[in-house]
Parts: sequence; structure tokens; C-alpha cells
Amino acid sequence: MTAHLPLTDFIEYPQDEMLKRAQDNYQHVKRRHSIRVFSDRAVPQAIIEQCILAAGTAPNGANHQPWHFVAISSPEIKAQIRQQAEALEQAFYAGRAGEEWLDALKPLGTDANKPYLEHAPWLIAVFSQKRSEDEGAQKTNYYVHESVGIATGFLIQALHHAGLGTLTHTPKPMSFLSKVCGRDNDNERPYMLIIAGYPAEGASIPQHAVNKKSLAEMCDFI
Ligand code: IYR
Repeated sequence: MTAHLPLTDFIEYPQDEMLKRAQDNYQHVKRRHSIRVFSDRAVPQAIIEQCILAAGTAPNGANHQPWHFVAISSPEIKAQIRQQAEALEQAFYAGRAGEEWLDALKPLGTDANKPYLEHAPWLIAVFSQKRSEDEGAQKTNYYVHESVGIATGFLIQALHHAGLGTLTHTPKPMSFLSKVCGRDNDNERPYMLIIAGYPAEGASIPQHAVNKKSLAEMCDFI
């Protein structure tokens, strides 16, 4: 028999309240924007801890939780990450990306300089685990990309909800992060780097980034 617990924490709301909650949540998540200029104002570790706990509640394959987070506030490690990421980005923007990709990025105005990797108080490296250790034995993980993608989404949402600005960053290739974070092994791959902190004074967002698909464009009800 599979052990089960009663579902005691589900909250049922009247449907008018449900609609209000859904509307409020949409308005709340709409205010999340990718920030590319960060203040160096400190953010307590306790806040980041709660956000990572929230990420760890994500639905995932067989509840193997195929993720690991490395939350970096060390100025030395941030400087190493900036140096290595910028070297890769320079090659990317100098042509490795190809013309179509570079054209697609023009409306965002990004370039190879990533000062936020040192300015922001927290860099959170997300690792995916195709296998993990379970009581000394190796076990295979399932739906790793989907699981880590959802957990990363939860993390971004939690950081936004807490009141922090965020940016997803994926320098290509990201393998240097494994070494920098001390997670250079056969089972784990860097998945994404999340930058978190206060937006710098006068921060702006590209006009292009606020163009979202309408409901009719992105959804059919059948
Ligand atoms: N990693 C690069 C390029 C980049 C790629 C995509 I797709 C973006 O949406 C934004 C940037 C950089 O960070 O500049």
C-alpha cells in the first residue's frame, strides 16, 4: 500500500474571489521584467533561502527533484563568473551567434558587457541532475529539463514576489559554471544563471520586451 496523507492545505475560494485572485496574480506577474542594470544594495540571504525553498516545491519527475542551486554572493566568485561569461559573450556577439540570432537581439540592446554579474548581490546558478545519488547508489532522473524548467520558473516568481529584480542569463557554453561552483561531475549540468537584486536607480526596460501575445494569439479554447 502506498502511504498517503490527507489533503489538508487545499484552500477553496468562491468563484468570484477566484477570478479576482487570478486577475490580481496576472497584474502582479506582469510587473516582472528582466532587469539588466542592478544596484549593489545587499539583499539578506534569508530572503534567497525562502525563494529557493519555493523553487524546490516544483512538480517534477518521480519527485526525484533533479536540481541543485548554488547561491553566490562572494565578490571573488562573481568576478570570476563575469570574466568568463564576458569572454564567451564577446565571441557570441562577434559572430558565433549567427546573423539571425544577433538580429533577433537587436531590439533588446544587449551586448557582451555584463557588469551586473558583479554588481548584483546574488547570482543563483541552477544545475540539472540527470542522475542523483540516493543512499550511495546512483538513480536515474526523469523529465529533467521539464522539472528544472518549472523549478526555475518558481524561483523567478518567488524572487519577484519577494520584491527583487531578476534576469535569466545563459552564457553559451555554460560549462565554466560547473568548475566555478565546484559541481564539475558527470551527473550535473548548468541549466541557467539567475541574477537577483534591486534594479539600479533609473533602470529601464526595452520597449520590445513588453510586447506580449494576446490571449487570442496564444490560446484556443475548444
Ligand atoms: N546570452 C547573451 C545573448 C542573449 C540571448 C538571448 I535568446 C536573450 O533573450 C538575451 C541575450 C546575453 O546575455 O547577452
